[in-house]
Amino acid sequence: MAEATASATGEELRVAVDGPVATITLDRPDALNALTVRLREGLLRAIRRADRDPAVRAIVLTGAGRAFCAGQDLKERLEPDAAALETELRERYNPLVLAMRESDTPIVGAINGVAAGAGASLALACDLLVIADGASIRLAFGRIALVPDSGATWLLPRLIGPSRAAAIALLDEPITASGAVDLGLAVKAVPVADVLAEAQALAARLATFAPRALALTKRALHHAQDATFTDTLEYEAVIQGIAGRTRDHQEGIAAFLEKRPPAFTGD
Ligand code: LHQ
Repeated sequence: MAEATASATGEELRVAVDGPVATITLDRPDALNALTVRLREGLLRAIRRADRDPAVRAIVLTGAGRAFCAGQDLKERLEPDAAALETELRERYNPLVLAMRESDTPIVGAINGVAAGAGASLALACDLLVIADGASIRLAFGRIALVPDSGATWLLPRLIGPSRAAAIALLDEPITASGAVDLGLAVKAVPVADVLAEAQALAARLATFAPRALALTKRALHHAQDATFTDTLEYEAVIQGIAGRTRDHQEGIAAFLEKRPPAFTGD
C-alpha cells in the first residue's frame, strides 16, 4: 500500500492508495477529528487530487481514533481572527461538500465513530456509508444554538424524508448505527474493528465497474432530485448516449458474450 502522509505539510490527514482505492483518514484523534481550517483545506485538496487521479476509482473517507469527525473545531472558533460563520461556510465548508457531491469518483464513508455537526454533513455527502455499531450521526447544532449547515438541510430530507429529517434536526436526535441502516442512510452496520475493511471492500467493488458509467450514474441520481420526470427521461437519454460511446461499454458487451468478467479501463 502506498501511503502519502499529508501531515508533514500540516494537513492533519493521511492518504493511502491501495490499487484503485484511495483512503483518506482525518487525523486529529485527540480532538475527535474536529475540523480546523487546515484540515478542511487539506481534505478539499485530497478529495480533488484523488478525483483527478485516473488510477483511483473509489475513495474511502474515515477518521482516526474513536470518532469519524466532531464537526467544526469549536476551540478555533474562539480565536480572535476566526472568520465570520457565513464566510467560513462560503469559503471552506461549501466548496468541500460540493467537491464531494461533484466528485466523479464515488466516495464511501467509513463511519468509525461519532459524526457530529459538519462531520455529520460530511457523512451525508458521501455516496455510500458503512457505519460502526457504536457510531452515531448527530447534527449537534442545537446544543450550540446553530443551524444544520454544510448541506445537511438539503441532504437529510432527501435521503430520509422531510418529516423524519425535521424530527432529527429540531430535536437534535442522534441517529444510531442501526437507525442509519433502517433509514437507508448506511449500507450496513458492522463491528468497529471491521468498518474500514468493509468500506474498502465496498470501494474495491465499485472500482470493478466502468468509472465513466459510475460517474454518470452519480450525476443522474443527483440531477433527478431536482428535475421533473420528463426532464429526467431526457437527461438519461443524453448521458446514456455518452456512456454508450465509451470503450468500456464495448468491453462490457464483449465480456458478456465471451462469458468472462469485463476489464474496464476508464476509456
Ligand atoms: C472537540 C470537538 C470540537 C474541538 C470534541 N471542537 N474539540 C460551525 C461553525 C463554523 C462554520 C461552519 O459550521 C459549523 C458546523 C459545525 O460543525 S457546528 C458543530 C460543532 N460540533 C459540535 O458541536 C460537537 C462538539 N462535540 C461533542 O458534542 C462531543 O465531543 C461528541 C458528542 C462529538 C463526543 O462526545 P464524547 O465522546 O463525550 O467526547 P468529548 O466531548 O469528551 O470529546 C473528546 C475531546 O475532543 C475533548 O477534548 P479534551 O481535551 O477535553 O479531551 C473535546 O473537547 C474534543 N472535541 N469535539 N468540535
